[in-house]
Amino acid sequence: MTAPTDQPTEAGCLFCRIVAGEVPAALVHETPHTVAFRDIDPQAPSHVLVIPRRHVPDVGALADVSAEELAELVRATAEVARMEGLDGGYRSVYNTGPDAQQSVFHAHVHVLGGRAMTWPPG
Ligand code: DGP
Repeated sequence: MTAPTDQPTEAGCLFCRIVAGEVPAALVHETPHTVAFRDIDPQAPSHVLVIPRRHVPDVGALADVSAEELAELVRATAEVARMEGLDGGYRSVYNTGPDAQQSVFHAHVHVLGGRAMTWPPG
């Protein structure tokens, strides 16, 4: 898997390295601007991360640079949920910043499903 040459990357970014194929991941879905792969530490029977190929630190930054790519990310999220058979529903989570326990500063959507969720989240 190779990122289009016009996609900004950041040296040392784990998710940029997954997009570039330098770090292995269990790929689930790809579009011109997004890649989806299974989370290494799943928190539900189905737990997929959907990320933009472009390096931005969070989804707010993605919206600032490209609403089109943000929309593609959301569409890819819905497509992943469909492919995973999450007909009963799923949760999309954008952890943003340290208080939300964001640990990888390359924008990503957690798509979680396959079990009943609780609210409020912890
Ligand atoms: P967050 O805490 O929202 O920044 O989520 C980052 C997620 O990334 C976390 O659920 C674990 C996952 N993760 C971290 N390193 C790797 C990796 O090398 N491969 C995969 N597939 N997932 C990873």
